[in-house]
Amino acid sequence: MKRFAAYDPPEYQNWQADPETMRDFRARIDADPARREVVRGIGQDDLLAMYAGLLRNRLHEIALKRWVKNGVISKAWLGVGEEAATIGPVHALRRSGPGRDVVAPMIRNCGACHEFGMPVASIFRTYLGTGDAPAGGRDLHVGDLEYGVLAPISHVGDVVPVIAGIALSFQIRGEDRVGLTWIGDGSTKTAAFHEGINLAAVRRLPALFIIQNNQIALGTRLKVHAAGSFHDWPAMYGVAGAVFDGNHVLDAFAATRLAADRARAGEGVTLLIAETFRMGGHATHDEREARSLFEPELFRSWGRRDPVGMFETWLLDEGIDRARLESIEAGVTAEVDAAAEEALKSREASMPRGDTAGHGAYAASAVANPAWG
Ligand SMILES: Cc1ncc(C[n+]2csc(CCOP(=O)(O)OP(=O)(O)O)c2C)c(N)n1
Ligand SMILES: [Mg+2]
Repeated sequence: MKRFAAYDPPEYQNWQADPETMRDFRARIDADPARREVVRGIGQDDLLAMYAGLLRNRLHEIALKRWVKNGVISKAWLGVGEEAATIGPVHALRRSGPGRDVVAPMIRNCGACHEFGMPVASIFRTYLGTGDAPAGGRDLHVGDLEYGVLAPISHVGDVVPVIAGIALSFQIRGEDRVGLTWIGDGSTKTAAFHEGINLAAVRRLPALFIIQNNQIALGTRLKVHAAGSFHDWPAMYGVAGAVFDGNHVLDAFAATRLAADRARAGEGVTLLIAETFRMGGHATHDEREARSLFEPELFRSWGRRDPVGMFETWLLDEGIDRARLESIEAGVTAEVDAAAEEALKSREASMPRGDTAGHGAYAASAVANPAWG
């Protein structure tokens, strides 16, 4: 894929596949027989859709970075380097139709929005606060329940009991659906996470939780906020567990598909642990500081593991035509560019009126002005 000197992390700018890293990538597929079967069963169209999804994730975030640089928005929360931990799992779910699953992405998982069918323009409109954004310009967290995507709740961890509740409703109605959310390594320290996963565990709800261990929470490194290993947590909660490589879209897909199959079969929760690394800042404002928190060698070693570059190399090794991948990339690039243009037009034409600020808000607005209802 095309690299961007102004926006990519330094390790990605002249990215070349590293033979040893690619050997590990292949070995990972073969390491677990059940996952290998799942990966072998993915058709070519689905593989290429996942490639497009990774690109859409990377490129819509680069577009947001460009807006930050040009002063269109003040900051953006990105998932660079962690895209496979989003795109693999969502492609393993049912993403359309009335029986679609429900996902609750956190800030690093915005790729779930477009892969569940939300137009990329909706993501941009949300950032611009336009009246035609899904939240009507009232919240910059991206999601749209019309598409089965619950927007992030600002209080990290709180979405875990919400997904447990959604899964409970699927169970009560006898629906064959699952709910999935991601929890950052830092956010696992909240009471809400504990309460939510415990309820889901004990009721054997069709809920999947992915601890996205990117080794850091804001500016606090994992070793400062966590003792022990997340790998022990599934047993602690009495649920099934699996660890996957968060930079390996196929491993992420396979682990999630197996977990979703178990949930649909009534076997309850799986707690998945994605091992990955945050290549950027918490958001665009602290990228330089974020680089100072770890040794440069750590960035170099994770930099060799670019989830998009590794998957692209694997597809080429599997015999997919380079021209085919380039045409997918051209298509996604055009889609993202057009979406950005469209959203900028909304900023001209569809900003929310000030007197609607209280609409959709609860008690506080009704008390402040009963006329708002
Ligand atoms: C309950 C709560 N505490 C603190 C914050 C402020 N905050 C926002 S993101 C974040 C760090 C989250 O780290 P992690 O869960 O590892 O997710 P990551 O950002 O690494 O994806 C913090 C402390 C918050 N939003 N909610
Ligand atoms: Mg984290």
